[in-house]
Amino acid sequence: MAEKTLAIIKPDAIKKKAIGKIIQRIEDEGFKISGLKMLHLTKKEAQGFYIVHKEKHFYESLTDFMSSGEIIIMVLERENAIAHWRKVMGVTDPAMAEPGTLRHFFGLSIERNAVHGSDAPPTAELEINYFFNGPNGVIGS
Ligand code: 3AN
Repeated sequence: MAEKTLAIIKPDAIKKKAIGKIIQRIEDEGFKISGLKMLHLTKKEAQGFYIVHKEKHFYESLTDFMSSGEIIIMVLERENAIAHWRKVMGVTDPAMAEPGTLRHFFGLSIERNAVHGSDAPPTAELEINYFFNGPNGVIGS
């Protein structure tokens, strides 16, 4: 059965003009893109999205970065979507990411790492709702 995950192309990858290559890879990996929008988050919206990291030392800087330019937000569907998308992205730090992964190709640093993906089914649901559905999912809709 198809599973859903939330993917984001971050401001660094957009500045590098990597949107086309990343979306091509998503389609080549067998995902169906069932939602897509470009947004420029406010600082508050970025803080809301990364609320689980609010105690971390990188929270301020990460939310500044994520609100510094446009991002592309997508709902991706396929079997095992969450794990598969994380495999295609590579690990958080691009310097450690395996060759062939998106973060290896496009990531600049552990913070500016080109793409985001949900890490588990409850997070995927929460993140998709944050951007796409219902009374709390009104950002940019
Ligand atoms: P992932 O995106 O691989 O699931 P998380 O959830 O641990 O990684 O971190 C969320 C985001 O926070 C990362 N994508 C990255 O942009 C940023 N981040 C994580 N660890 C650090 C760090 N040590 N320094 C700066 N930014 C970080």
